[in-house]
Amino acid sequence: MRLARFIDVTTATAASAARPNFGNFYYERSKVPEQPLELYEFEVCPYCRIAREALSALSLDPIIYPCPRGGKLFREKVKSAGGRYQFPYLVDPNSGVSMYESADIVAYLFREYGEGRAPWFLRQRAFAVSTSMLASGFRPNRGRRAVGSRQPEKLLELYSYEGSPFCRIAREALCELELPYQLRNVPRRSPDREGFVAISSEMKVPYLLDPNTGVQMFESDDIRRYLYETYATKPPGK
Ligand SMILES: N[C@@H](CCC(=O)N[C@@H](CS)C(=O)NCC(=O)O)C(=O)O
Repeated sequence: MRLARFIDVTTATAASAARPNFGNFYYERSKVPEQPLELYEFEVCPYCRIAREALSALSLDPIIYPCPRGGKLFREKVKSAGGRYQFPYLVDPNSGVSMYESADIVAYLFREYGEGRAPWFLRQRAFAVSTSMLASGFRPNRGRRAVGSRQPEKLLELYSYEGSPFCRIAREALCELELPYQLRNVPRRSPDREGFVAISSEMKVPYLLDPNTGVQMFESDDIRRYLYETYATKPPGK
C-alpha cells in the first residue's frame, strides 16, 4: 500500500472511531420526503457531520451542496437564503422549512421523518460536538477548502453511509471540488440496500455514479482520482 493511501485510511478510520458506528445503522423512518432535502455543508465541519449522521441514520437521500471555505458556488446561496454564512444549512422543499443549527436539524429530521426522538448519540449535545470535533481533527485539511473545478451538467450520485472511512474519502473530494451530488444513504439494515445492490451488484460503499460520463465505480481512492482528473482545474493539493 502506498504511504499516502495508508495515512489516508488510518486517519479516516480514526475519524470514524471517534463516532463509532453513529449513523451507520438504520433508524425507522415514518416517511420518505417526496422531494429531496438539500443540505449545505462541508465535510470537515463537525456540526455538518452531526446533521449528516442524522440523515444517514434515517436513510434519507439529500442533495448535498458542498460549501468548503473559499468556495464560490453554494456559500452565497446560504447567505442570501438564511442571512449568514453558517453551516450546516438544511432546506426541506416539502415543508418549506429551512434552518441553521445542527441540533435543530437533528430534532427536525427525527420529528418529521423518524419516530420522534433522535438517538442518544445525536441528542447528547456536548458529547456529539466534542467527539465530532475529534473526528474532524484526524483529517483537518480534507474537505475543508475549495480547489478550482468545473461544474458537471448533471448531478453526480454517491451511495454512502456516514461512518465509513472510505465514504468519507470520497465525500471529501466531492466537497473540495464543490461538486453537488445526490447522496444515497444506505446504512446497515436500511430498506434501501436491496435497491442499491440491484444497481451495483455488490453491497459495498462508496459507489459513485456520474451520469455525465457514464462512469460507475467503487473504491474511494479511485473515486477521488477520477473526480480530480475529471473535474479539477488545478492539480490536487496533497
Ligand atoms: N451551532 C451551530 C454551529 C455551526 C458552525 O459554527 N459552523 C461553522 C463551520 S464548523 C461555520 O459555519 N463557519 C462559517 C464558515 O465556515 O464560513 C451548529 O450546531 O450548527
